[in-house]
Formats: sequence, structure tokens, C-alpha cells
Amino acid sequence: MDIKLKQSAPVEHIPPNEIKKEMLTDYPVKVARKRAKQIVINTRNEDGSVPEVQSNVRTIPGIISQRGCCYAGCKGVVLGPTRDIINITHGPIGCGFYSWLTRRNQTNPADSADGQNFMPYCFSTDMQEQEIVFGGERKLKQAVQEAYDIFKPKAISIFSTCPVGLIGDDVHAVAREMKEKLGINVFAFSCEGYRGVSQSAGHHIANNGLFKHVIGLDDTVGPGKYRINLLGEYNIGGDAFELERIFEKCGITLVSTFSGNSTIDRFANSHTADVNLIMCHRSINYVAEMMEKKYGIPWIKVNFTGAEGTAKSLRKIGQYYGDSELIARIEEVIAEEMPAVMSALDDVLPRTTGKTAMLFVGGSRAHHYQDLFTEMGMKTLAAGYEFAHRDDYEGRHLLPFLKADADSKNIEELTVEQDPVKFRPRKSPEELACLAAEGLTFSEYQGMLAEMEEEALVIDDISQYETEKLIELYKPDIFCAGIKEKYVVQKSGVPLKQLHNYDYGGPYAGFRGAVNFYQDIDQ
Ligand code: CFM
Repeated sequence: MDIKLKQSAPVEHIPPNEIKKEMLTDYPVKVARKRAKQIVINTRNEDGSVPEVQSNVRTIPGIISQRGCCYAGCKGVVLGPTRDIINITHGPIGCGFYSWLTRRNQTNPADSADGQNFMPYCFSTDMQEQEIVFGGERKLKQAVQEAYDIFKPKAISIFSTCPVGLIGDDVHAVAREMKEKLGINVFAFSCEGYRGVSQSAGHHIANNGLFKHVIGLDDTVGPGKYRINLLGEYNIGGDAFELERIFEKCGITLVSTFSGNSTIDRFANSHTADVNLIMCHRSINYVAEMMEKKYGIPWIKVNFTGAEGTAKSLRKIGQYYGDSELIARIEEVIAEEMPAVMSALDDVLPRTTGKTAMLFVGGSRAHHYQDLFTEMGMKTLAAGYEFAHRDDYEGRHLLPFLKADADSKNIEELTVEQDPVKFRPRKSPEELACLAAEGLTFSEYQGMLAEMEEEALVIDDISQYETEKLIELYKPDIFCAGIKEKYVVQKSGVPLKQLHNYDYGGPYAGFRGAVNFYQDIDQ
């Protein structure tokens, strides 16, 4: 492709297939063939379906990927935001140290009577050669005992790092023994970093562990007329606080969030809620599915990113309950919140309209944040996830047709059955059918492609090389990724907005979050 053309042609005029070709041209043949399946031009097939995006496959060795490891997904992402469980990293000190307070999942200890908050601490067994050679179970038991003696927590969880799997420490046996001995909940995760192709494996393992060891332990039905759980919301930059504010205003009771601003007691009680709302499908859909099977709680996909999405998601809750009082209250709240949003938007629109963005983030935000850019009149030229699966791109309906590969077979699939006592269908089949006829979809997620413009580029597990190539060819006005990519991208003259940790800003969820986002992007 001619360099001059690249620089002078308006972005829309470079055909995406040429961009794709250009991105692959310098790769060795085998690498190019593999990457070609992960670089996809968004189109619609005749039947309206979207193209296949190869994903959740191993990164090619030598390629600089954005991905993290299985341990990060389990310990950091899903369990990390729960303030009153002591999370012990069983491994050499680096894994514990580098996962210590690096994700901006906030919490409010004043929410619980005991005020317990272990999140600022880093607990690790600090394995040495001694343990690698002779086994680390003894040291792990000591660590659990020591943590208990000092802090008297309600629960302790153990996270395995790579060497633990290699030397074969039985962390689950240690957990059982210590649970018995201490009389508190102690549970362990076999979430060794190598156990999957990315952190996504760790999400699944964390979901399984929570389901087996915590969810369903406390049957007390608390107060509240409309009792919901919010799944896949991790309170990055205070997002969950903004959503809690909105729910409270609407008169909706939040039983538990998985896992932003959460506590173990709330997890234990979460099976008493009326419905599960799913924000981040990738990280928590397993819990939603298992709770539906075991307890009869239906789940609905929501998106509280963007003011429109927030209003739409609140209306879905109203529709689910079909309660005129709640529906009216939700409309009042939307009407109260929207003027501030619209005025902030009016302010930035003259400067943001027509600008272009690219988003390469995680397994959910690269999709959801497109809504905020759309509200600002901006166009998403290209987007992709780091570790999502095909259902997050193409829609959940294709799950039954996906083959499990060697890597996903590493992860335990729990066999879940209806609980003989605790199963309670929240809606009758007739009611569910009626709601479906009204357009409320359950257990469904359309994925990223269906909501993206045709001709947009969708790239799974983008490499650093491809990032630089994309920027050179497209010259976007803003690039969204994380801290590892930030400064390299900015050195090319393109601003990078961190959508993992929000560059120390936020919240970006809900109504007030949308206002923050408009203003930060405008800057
Ligand atoms: Fe879900 Fe997340 Fe994300 Fe994720 Fe993450 Fe995150 Fe993310 Mo960073 S749970 S998939 S593993 S929304 S930590 S809060 S921002 S990559 S897009």
C-alpha cells in the first residue's frame, strides 16, 4: 500500500481489507495465517449473522500480547474486590506483589458493621527453593494460621501460582484441614497462571469456587421489594458506588454485587435475590448460569456504561418486575438524572462529534464503551478483546456449537442440578414467555459485532506490532487500552485513554459516570 495514500486519504476511504492485508504482510506465513482468523471485518451474512472471530486461543509465542494470566483472572479480577476475605497467594513473592492493589477496585468498609478490609494488604507464602524442592503445603498451613491469628477474618482463600501446580501441592486438602481447624470458611483455587490461554480461565475457576464454597450458605431473606444481584461489576474507579446510588434512588435493593464493593456474607446470601443482572458477561456468566439452574434465578444482560444504556437497563428491571410503582419510579429517576447528562453532552459535542476511537480492552469494555463514544458523536473504527470467547463477539446463541479445546478442558465444568429445597422459580414459564414476547430477553448476549458498524475492524488479542500498524494507518483521535500500551501509543502522538483503570479517573458507569467520561475524553 502506498504511504502517501495512507497519509492523505480520509480514514473511511481506506478499505478495511487493505488495512488487514497491510497488518499481516510482514508476518511469517504461518503467523499471518493464524492472525488472519483473529482480524475480522465486521459484515453481515445473508441470514443476518456475523462473521466468525477466532478467539480464546493461545497467543503465538514471540508476539507481545496484552493478556494476563489465569491467576490474575481468579485472584485479581473476581475475588480481589471482596474486602473481608483474606486472599493468600501461594507462590513466590512476585505474583503476590505485582497483583497487589494494581486494579482500581474500590470498596467501602463503612458499609459493613465490622469495617473489615484486607484489600490494602498483600498476603503471600513467599515460596523459596526449600518449598519448591520439598513441597509448600506446610508453609501454606502456617500462612493460613498466621493470617487467622492476626486478623480473625471470616474467610481465607488460597490462590495457586504456577510452581504450585508444577510441584503438586494439594491446596484443597490444606484448605479443608484449616477450615476444620479454624472453624471459618477456607477454600482454595487451582488457578495456576498456565492453566488457560489468558485470565479468562481464572474467571471460570473463580466462578466455580464461589459457587461451590460460598453462594447459598445463608438463606435469610432480607428486606426489600425488588431484590437484585449485579454480576460482573467490579467497582473500578467507583463505578459500583454510582450504580448503588441509582438503585437506591429507584427503590431497588442490591443483595450482592459480584464483586465490586462486596463482602463474603453478601455472596453467601445472593441466591435469595429475584434476578441477576449481568454487566461483564465474560467474567461471570458461569455464576449466572449455575444460579439459574440451582436456584431458579433468571438472568438478564444489562449495560450501565453510557447514559442511554443505563436508562435502558433500568427499564429492563422495571419490565422484569412488571410493577407499575417501580416502573413509574424508574422513569422519574431517569427524568431527574438526564438533564445534567444532556447539558454535559451539549458542552462537549461540538468538539467530539466526528472524532474516531479504537478500543482494545479485556473481555467486555471494548464493547460497552463504544456506547459512550456513540453518545459523543464519535465513531469506533476498530475494537477487540484481549481474552474474550466467540460468544462475546458473535453472541451467546452459538455456545452449544462451540467445541471445547485442550485448554478449556483444563477447567472443571461443575455439574449443577436443581436444589431440592432452595430451587424456587422466580417467574413461571408462562410469565417468562410473556416477558420474552414483550422483548425482554433472558440468558442472552448478542456480543460485540452485532452492535458495531459494518466494515469496522474487529481484532482479537491484538499484538503490540498490530497496534502500531493500526495507528499508523488509521490515525485515530483516541486509542483505548491499558497501562502497558499507554506510553508507546502516546509516543506516536495519539492520546491513550486507559479503560481498565480509567487513568485514575471515574466513575464512568451510570449517569454521573457518563458525564465524567464525556469531560475526560473532551480534555
Ligand atoms: Fe470484565 Fe472487568 Fe472486562 Fe474483565 Fe479485566 Fe477489568 Fe477489563 Mo481490566 S472483569 S472482562 S478481566 S469488565 S480487569 S473490570 S478492565 S481487562 S474489559
